[in-house]
Amino acid sequence: MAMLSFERKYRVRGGTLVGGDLFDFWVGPLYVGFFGVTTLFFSLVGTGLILWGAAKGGTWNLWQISIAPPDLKYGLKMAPLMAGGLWQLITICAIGAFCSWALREVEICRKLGMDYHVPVAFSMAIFAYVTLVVIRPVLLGAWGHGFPYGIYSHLDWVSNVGYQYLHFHYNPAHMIAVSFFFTTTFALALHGSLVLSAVNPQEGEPVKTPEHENTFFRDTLGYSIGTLGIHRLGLFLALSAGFWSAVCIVISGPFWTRGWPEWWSWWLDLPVWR
Ligand code: UQ1
Repeated sequence: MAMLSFERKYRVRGGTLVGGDLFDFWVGPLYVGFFGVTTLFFSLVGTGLILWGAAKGGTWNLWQISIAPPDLKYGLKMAPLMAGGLWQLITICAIGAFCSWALREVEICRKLGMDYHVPVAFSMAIFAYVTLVVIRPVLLGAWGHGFPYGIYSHLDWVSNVGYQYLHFHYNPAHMIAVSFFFTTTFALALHGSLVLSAVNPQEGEPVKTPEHENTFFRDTLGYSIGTLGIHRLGLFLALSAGFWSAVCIVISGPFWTRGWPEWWSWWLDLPVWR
């Protein structure tokens, strides 16, 4: 395998943040490192706690299994295990596993002499999750504001919290987030289709170059952002989608408690209409 021989060439010692040489080895194709060990630890403990919670939850219907956060009355204290304490421990394990994974990515970047775009991108996803289960609950004063860990139950939570603000589509940060999500899929569709069209020529024809790709968009739109540029744009669009998602939920409650349609009163109250 060509890729494996490449990997062997770049299986270099060092670049670790923690643990020095102690965990600086591979298992099969996978780099371990200190953070590989902590990822495995938090994942196994967290999964074990989820299975324990599921076993105590009264159903093995995959759609209905749910592990709820504590009641609001517990505030920001630890709750009894079977009354939200499991949710709290699972949340700690999840954040531990996600952050370990990001730091393992950082170590691999350092080994390969690459920049940190991948762990930075992944960190935006972690930030969005932490906003939901830590930052917003802390701002509201109770872990009970976190979302339940279940397939249907978390969808119900999203629906209920949405209706609590009457019509979430009037949340301006939600509007920005949705626009970034749509623009991300649009950009990836343009990029994916453009690249495939260039590298899948008719039988007997040579594979086309980035010059062809540039020319296609210059002919179509009068502008090509370029092969590096489209990936910068894609990263910006995707990170922005995650960022504004976090903003739209963290402002709901801590900074705006009424229905989101009402927020737009400032527009109706502009002096120009009066
Ligand atoms: C583009 O200009 C470009 O550069 C050649 C790509 O790289 C392969 C692309 O994938 C896309 C989609 C574009 C067009 C994008 C804009 C913003 C004009």
